[in-house]
Amino acid sequence: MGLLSSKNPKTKQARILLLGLDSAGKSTLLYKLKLAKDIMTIPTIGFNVEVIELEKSLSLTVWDVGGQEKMRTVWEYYCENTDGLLYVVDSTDKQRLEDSRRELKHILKNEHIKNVPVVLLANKQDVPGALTAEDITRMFRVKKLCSDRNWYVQPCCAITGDGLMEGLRKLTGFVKSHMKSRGDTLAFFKQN
Ligand SMILES: Nc1nc2c(ncn2[C@@H]2O[C@H](COP(=O)(O)OP(=O)(O)O)[C@@H](O)[C@H]2O)c(=O)[nH]1
Ligand SMILES: [Mg+2]
Repeated sequence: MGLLSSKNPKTKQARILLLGLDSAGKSTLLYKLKLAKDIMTIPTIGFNVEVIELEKSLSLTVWDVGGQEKMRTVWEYYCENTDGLLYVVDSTDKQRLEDSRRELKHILKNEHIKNVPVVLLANKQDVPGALTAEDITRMFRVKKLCSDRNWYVQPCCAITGDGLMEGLRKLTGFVKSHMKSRGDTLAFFKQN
């Protein structure tokens, strides 16, 4: 994993899974983040993985696994060691909203991402008539779905980049406290 390491030895690495149905806007979003001037990204093993440093103390390795039906079956193999989940929803695709919810529900059951924080990105907010973040929160029944973890629903537009930083910052905050509490638990078990 040397390639993925930040230059700063004190920087913690967080592994972020970027999921969502095909066409939700994952690749657009990752590419937009890569081009953003105010954050540093380190090109890595391919287009689908980016290392993003929003702050010195934590770098996010974001894995865009792909959302086509055949890829969804492999989502769970990527869950191990995941510190945060970014789940992209096409807020204009009302027909597949239930599909998207079902896939999220399924992945959240994975043992490896128990308690792992989730930021849902309600993407394509530039399109008139798009569902709002509140609509998606309600329709996904997120409160229930994510009752065992920190969660947030962020409206965004991957094309303009609006809302992306807010979403990432929210996730970074969650991830830090998750890593800390997990670290505390490990320390507890070592001591006892
Ligand atoms: N209007 C609009 N289109 C978007 C947005 N994000 C992505 N798209 C479009 O949605 C399509 C699928 O995007 P892509 O990033 O390939 O989706 P992926 O399959 O999740 O990686 C492309 O045509 C994008 O240009 C957005 O915020 N607004
Ligand atoms: Mg893609």
